[in-house]
Amino acid sequence: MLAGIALTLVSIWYGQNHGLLPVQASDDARVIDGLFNTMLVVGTGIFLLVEGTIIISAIRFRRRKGDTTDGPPIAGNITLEIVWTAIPVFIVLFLSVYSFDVYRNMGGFDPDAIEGTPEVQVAMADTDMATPIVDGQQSHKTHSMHHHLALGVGADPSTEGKEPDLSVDVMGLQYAWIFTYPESGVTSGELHIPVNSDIKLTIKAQDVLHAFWLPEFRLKQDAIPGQPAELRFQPRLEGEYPIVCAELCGPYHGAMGAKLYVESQEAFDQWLQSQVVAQKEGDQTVASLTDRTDADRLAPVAAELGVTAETLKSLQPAA
Ligand SMILES: [Cu+2]
Repeated sequence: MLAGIALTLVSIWYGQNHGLLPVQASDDARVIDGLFNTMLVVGTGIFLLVEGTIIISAIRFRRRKGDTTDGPPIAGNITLEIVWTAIPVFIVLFLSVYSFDVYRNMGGFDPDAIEGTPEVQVAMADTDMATPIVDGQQSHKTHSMHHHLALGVGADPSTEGKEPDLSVDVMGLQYAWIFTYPESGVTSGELHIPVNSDIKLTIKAQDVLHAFWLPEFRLKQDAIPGQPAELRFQPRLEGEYPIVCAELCGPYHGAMGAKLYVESQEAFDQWLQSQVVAQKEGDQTVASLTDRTDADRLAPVAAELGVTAETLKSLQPAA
């Protein structure tokens, strides 16, 4: 009884104090971490219970000196089996309901997409059975499929039906992220957004699969050629954050990073204005990102290793 209480307290404490995750820079980060911490509490409890039982059994029931007898013939225990099946079933059901709720709160479920799903199944079933389909019906189904199935994290219940404060187009390419602000026509290699605003990113890929990952925001979305995806979120903490490509996309995948700046509305407006001016004067920021040579990409790594970029390039297998 006492051991059970101690085990529960230790698990709950560790679930809140593991220090494994970076800062929470968005509302989504808070709800995701709630789920992660809950799973860690459950996992820690099971780990301590199982490992503790093994260690106690190994010491308490070890073979004593001179004991050559057989162990007791134990043949199953129905009660035990029911209990250790029922408990995991309960845990898994609880976690699945909890995680669906988190996903819904983040805006992971597009109500239109759910509505559209049965139609997709109907269309697929029809194709399977090779039944002739009336032209009008077929085109309607194809259209609704195309229209409803959205990828990524969209509006959450609090932003449903509202226009975002700021929309930015994100393009992934080998090996850079390019950000375009459609309203002002600004294109940049950095993503700047104002704090406490409702942001919508439209994520695309130009060449191969990439993945747009914001660790501090607990958001990650594949960038898929020909299939735009969406990430909608509210940044809550000003600061400078890494943007990481989380999909192996080629030899310089590791160098494919960018910076996300969450700043005050005033600082953001100022930055955007300076970009508008720079772009008019023919700034080459984006061209310098897309036109980089292999030696350019290797330069930071080469500097770290204390060799020249050319030396490092000569070690690369020929493409
Ligand atoms: Cu990439």
